[in-house]
Amino acid sequence: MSFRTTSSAFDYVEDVSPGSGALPPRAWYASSDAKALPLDGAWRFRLSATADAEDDSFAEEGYDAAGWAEVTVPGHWVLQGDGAFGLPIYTNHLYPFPVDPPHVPTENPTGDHLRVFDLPADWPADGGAVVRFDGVESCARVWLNGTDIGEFKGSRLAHEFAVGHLLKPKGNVLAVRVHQWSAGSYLEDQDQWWLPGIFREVTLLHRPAGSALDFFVHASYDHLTGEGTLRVDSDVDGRVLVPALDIDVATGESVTALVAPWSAESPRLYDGELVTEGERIPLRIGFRTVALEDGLIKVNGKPILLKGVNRHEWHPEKGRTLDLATMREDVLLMKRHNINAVRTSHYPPHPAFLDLCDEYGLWVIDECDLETHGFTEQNWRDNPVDDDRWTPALLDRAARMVERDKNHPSIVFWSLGNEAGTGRGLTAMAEWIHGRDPERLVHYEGDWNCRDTDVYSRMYADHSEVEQIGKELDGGTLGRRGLPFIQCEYAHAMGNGPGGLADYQDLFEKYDRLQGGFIWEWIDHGVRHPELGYAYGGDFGEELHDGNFVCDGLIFPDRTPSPGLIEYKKVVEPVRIEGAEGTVRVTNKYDFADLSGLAFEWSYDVEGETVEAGTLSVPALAPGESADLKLPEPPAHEGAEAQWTVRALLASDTAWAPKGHVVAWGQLPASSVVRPSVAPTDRPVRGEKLITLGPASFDGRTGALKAIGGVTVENPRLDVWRATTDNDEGTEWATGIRYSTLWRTLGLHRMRHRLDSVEVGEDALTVRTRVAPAAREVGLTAVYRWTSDGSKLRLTVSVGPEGEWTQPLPRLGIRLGLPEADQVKWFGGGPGEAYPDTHRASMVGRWDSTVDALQTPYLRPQENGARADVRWVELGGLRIEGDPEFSFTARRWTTEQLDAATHLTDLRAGDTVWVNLDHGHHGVGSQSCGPGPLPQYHLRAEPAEFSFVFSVLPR
Ligand code: IPT
Repeated sequence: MSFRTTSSAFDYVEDVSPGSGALPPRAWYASSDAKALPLDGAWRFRLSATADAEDDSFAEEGYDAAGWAEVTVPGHWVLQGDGAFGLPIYTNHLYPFPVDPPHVPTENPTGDHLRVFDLPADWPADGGAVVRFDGVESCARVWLNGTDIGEFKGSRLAHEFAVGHLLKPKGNVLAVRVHQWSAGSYLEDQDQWWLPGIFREVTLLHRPAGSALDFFVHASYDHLTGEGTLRVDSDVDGRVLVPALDIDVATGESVTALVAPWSAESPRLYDGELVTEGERIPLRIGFRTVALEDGLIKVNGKPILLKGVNRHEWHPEKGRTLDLATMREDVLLMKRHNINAVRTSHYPPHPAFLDLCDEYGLWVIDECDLETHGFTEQNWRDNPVDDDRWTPALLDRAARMVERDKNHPSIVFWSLGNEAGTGRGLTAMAEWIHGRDPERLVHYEGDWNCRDTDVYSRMYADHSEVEQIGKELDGGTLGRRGLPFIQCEYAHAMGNGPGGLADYQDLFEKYDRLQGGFIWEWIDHGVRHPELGYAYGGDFGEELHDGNFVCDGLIFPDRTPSPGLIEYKKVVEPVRIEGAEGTVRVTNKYDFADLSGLAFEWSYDVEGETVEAGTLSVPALAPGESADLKLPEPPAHEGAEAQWTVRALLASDTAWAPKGHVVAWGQLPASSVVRPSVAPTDRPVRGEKLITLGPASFDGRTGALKAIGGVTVENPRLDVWRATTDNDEGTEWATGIRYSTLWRTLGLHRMRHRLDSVEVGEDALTVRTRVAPAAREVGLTAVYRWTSDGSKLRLTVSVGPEGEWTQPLPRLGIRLGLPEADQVKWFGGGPGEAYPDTHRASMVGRWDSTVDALQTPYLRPQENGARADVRWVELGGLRIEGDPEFSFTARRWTTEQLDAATHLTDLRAGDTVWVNLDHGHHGVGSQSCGPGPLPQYHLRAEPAEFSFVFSVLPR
């Protein structure tokens, strides 16, 4: 039964069909000679609250739109107009409207867009023309010069309309009505902001008589003979020219030549041209063969290991409207961080991005614009992918992706979509794709039985399950058992983390069946906001939202790398450098390249400072090969700690980084760590109000440290709390534990300190305390033992758990306050942060920073910025040495303030710099959407003892 009164002129909005009037999909390219007129820039814009609020008279020639607002095309209207055009909405998988397919709410923001244009003077009079829309969210109806030319859905796909017969030299009126919600929205439930608008380019393309329609470049490589075979199928006959290979052949005919193959490591492209009677089209041909062979994904005869990321298109001001420079920045950042693969989660990207992947070399999983995740809330009932009425829309989306993108050598997999459950529609898509392009493989994660796919793909499987799969002990359908495995998403990069990357990589490298994975995800989708810095879900008053779950990238919204990216770069480096006692072992971990593109350097570092350096000659090892190389005789040095650091650098400029760019590194200890020692020769002296010991004075009643020399110190005392990270917070749907809830329930964020005794002894001041939360029997005894040799002050903290501790501690160390601190210098791990399971990129050295620069700006404030394996740190007039090495953080706010903040703009510098000196940290894990820290990274409540030595720096 239906009571809908919407007039039939708007039925297309809720129609499950892909639309009408558009031309068949075809390859996307920029012609060398056919004219094109970009229609980007300012468009007239009128926003209505419902789809049917206005009739179509605005599309008529002569309509006066002078009173309308303006928006920039390409762009999302909710990111323009300072809120006057509505606001973004963020939900992860919940539909922000009732699930009643294919219906959408009556409140359906609808943007009428108008653009008047003249043809350029040199626009040819003959031939036809098409208008191409590269991306419109979510449904559009189009008129040219008053004629209705069609309507379409499929937001991140190209749609073309034939318009030659409608064009006139001057005063063409292009009218586009865009509805935020449509039946298509049910197919676009990706975890991202809902952002309506004409967000990719609109272009008028001249189509000369005899121009190409569609063409398909088939360029394979035979690794046994070294020959490439090229055949370009074209709807319009013509010739194919590849000067470098002396190729001049008719379309449809195969030709073979000796070639250099294309791979992500050596992305050799041959410039060519498709010449039809009416048009010349540049081709960039990469010869490579993708195959599923012996249960492995092979390219050019070799199994590949994917070191990937999931990339959403994101810009903090422009949303999913990305310019070429931003796309290039993404690709360059990926290449510079040893990433070799990208999954275009969860829709085909702007085609220019794929050009860049071809050019710079990245393996691509191109994913269809399809996700119906919200149906999980009703057990997938009514899921469009299992309902034949929707199949034409699904096939249309598959075809629009494959046809548009089929000429990119970088694409090795077509992906049916993301999180759409299972169903016949997916099978239909896979069958169509396999038929149309048997030269690539098909991916889809949502069906663990792998009915339609050429790979067993999962997301967020924990380490032990991945290992089972690697050992082929995971069972599954017969079809699945023969397939290689990838994690299309893993290591959720939300906030501080992801932890456990190196442990995953070890597995990927150990088992052939495991062919790598793709980190979730590339970039935080924070929206630049005048008061909040970056906004996330809920900041625009959404009635339903998923908070900062949209900020889970390896780079911040402004594209600065977060520590997770630095860690990933180290973990997936293509050269392993390891060793001991003056012998370094270098292993080539590329799939194709030898090491001739790299130069190697060593340095001998004493207390983090290089005292000697030189080059290391490393043979051009083939993939998989290792060499053991002798380092020179170490220079003489006394007493101080020393390391070898060996770096692999680019030997010459590449397209993506200059000569000298560090690709990989390793460190070998050359001595043991030197621990500080202080002879307890000084006596504590009890005065009237104070106790003094060496350079320090203490409160006579509480034994609390008050000052060291001239430096006032806010009493150091035991601290176990950290501002919970996104991973500590976990999520309902994550597999891990919610540490935040466990810890807060126990009361670890509100520990109280009971003073038991202050003992002035022969050679030490001893303060005994018990630290415990209200309402609980568990507690920690903390004994502070102070000694001095008259100039240095040593604190030894002994911690003993009491009661039954079942939970790990967030951290274990001391916290103190300094009245002022700005410059920070240390010898230890750096330059960036490190936690027990995000530790590989931490290099032992001499580092400096400022207190402010130590902070990692996670969009939702949380524990961050710890420097690990620190031997000593100098700040605020003090030098602090550790026994053993320690971690430190220093901030202008307290942990409690950090914990309470929701945005960086909540953090205000106070008068004290709060310093945590930590003996241990609980691992970071990835349980914001995945496993928690592995057991070896747990910080158990166990007896512990650690010391710090304080001395006053000369002024
Ligand atoms: C998975 C989604 O595929 C991805 O889009 C994103 O939402 C990610 O999670 C979390 O950030 S789906 C999840 C149920 C594993």
